[in-house]
Amino acid sequence: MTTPLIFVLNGPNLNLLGTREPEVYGTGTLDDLETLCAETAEGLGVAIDVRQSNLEGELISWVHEARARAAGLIINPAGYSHTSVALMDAILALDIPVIEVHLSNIHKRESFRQHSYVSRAADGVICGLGFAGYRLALIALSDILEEDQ
Ligand code: CA2
Repeated sequence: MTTPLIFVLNGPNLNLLGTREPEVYGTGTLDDLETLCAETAEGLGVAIDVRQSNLEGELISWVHEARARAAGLIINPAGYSHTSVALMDAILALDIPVIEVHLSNIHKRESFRQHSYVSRAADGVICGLGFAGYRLALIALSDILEEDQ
């Protein structure tokens, strides 16, 4: 049996984690987040590929790549959540489970953050739990993949 691969994609400005707005996004860096995901994945027996891009087209190309290579997708589309029909369309074309994650509770924030196009394409959405949201998304995907076997 092969180890399932989960893509963990992060959108624009998440490379700045830990440098500004700690009251909203915490003090951990993107490297810290990647370490947490790697430790969680190891415990669950899944493989991960964690990436970050500031470019909409690059994120869409990675979603296309996930179609062929990944068993599941976790995505924090960041600002593109609220603007990108193209990213939503790319995710709608997937036939693997998808979980959208936001560090902050977008429903407690400005009205423009309270709608996510990506949520229309995601199987589940986790927000407001900080880095733990990624850990919980990995656990949920691992459960879903086990159930599908
Ligand atoms: O809460 C989330 O995870 C968001 O996806 C983060 C996005 C924001 O546009 C979404 O509405 C909610 C912003 C990511 C920017 O992250 C920064 C972190 C530190 C310093 C500056 C930006």
